[in-house]
Amino acid sequence: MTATAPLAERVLRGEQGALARALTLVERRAPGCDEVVAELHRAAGRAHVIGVTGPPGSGKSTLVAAMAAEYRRAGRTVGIIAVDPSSVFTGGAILGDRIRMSELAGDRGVFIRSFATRGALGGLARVALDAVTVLDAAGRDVVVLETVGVGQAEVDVVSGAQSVAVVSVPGLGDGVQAIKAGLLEIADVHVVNKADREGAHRTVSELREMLRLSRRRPGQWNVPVEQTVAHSGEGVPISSSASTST
Ligand SMILES: Nc1nc2c(ncn2[C@@H]2O[C@H](COP(=O)(O)OP(=O)(O)OP(=O)(O)O)[C@@H](O)[C@H]2O)c(=O)[nH]1
Ligand SMILES: [Mg+2]
Repeated sequence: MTATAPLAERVLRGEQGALARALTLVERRAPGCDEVVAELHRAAGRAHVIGVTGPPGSGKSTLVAAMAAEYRRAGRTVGIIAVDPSSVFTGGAILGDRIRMSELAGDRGVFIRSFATRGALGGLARVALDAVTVLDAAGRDVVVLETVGVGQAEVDVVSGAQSVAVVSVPGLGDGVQAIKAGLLEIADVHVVNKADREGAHRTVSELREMLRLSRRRPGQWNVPVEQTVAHSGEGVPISSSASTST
């Protein structure tokens, strides 16, 4: 069909250009956005949505890139939404660059979009969740949502995901205090990344202890604590660190 077909229709057919346009529409909350999202919403609901959050610089983007590579190996298509992409402060690299430098370069099975915070986190949750709907409707098997876990708004963004991985690192301040209480509660899996660094075992035991003391949601599974070295992919295979709670 032609490029004049309605945008939602073209997204549903999996056209990459339409997907990019729809995400821009969502980001700018441009006129027509709500209609397109509503139409796509009806077709959405098949993707597995995974939230990845944690302190700045903990290796979330590196981990997400490694997860994407794992899903691609398993033949699944991936959509990635990174909220508040890396800043100069954390030394983190932009997720898109990471993917472009990896084995996923040029792979149309991975679609990435980063959204900047621009100080408007309330609106950002809406943008992020609508973006998940767009990628889901476009037929992505897995949609990963990366946010920096520093405040309630970010927690809200990922808590809409079906599975939430909370990333921490060894030696972050005093024990695992950098993991906010709210993050402890929404985690379906805890990932201690940078496990190549000293103190990983200690962080794992501290997290386990905190989880033991915290009140579990009814029916919630025993939240696992995994160790990963994101840049080498160690510990990342889907059977462990990205297992689902459904
Ligand atoms: N030693 C070690 N370094 C890692 C590991 N994973 C990531 N890094 C490094 O940690 C730095 C931050 O990684 P990012 O993936 O950008 O972290 P991030 O959490 O996405 O950062 P922000 O989005 O800025 O919060 C980079 O220099 C990575 O190369 C790991 O497992 N071990
Ligand atoms: Mg990042």
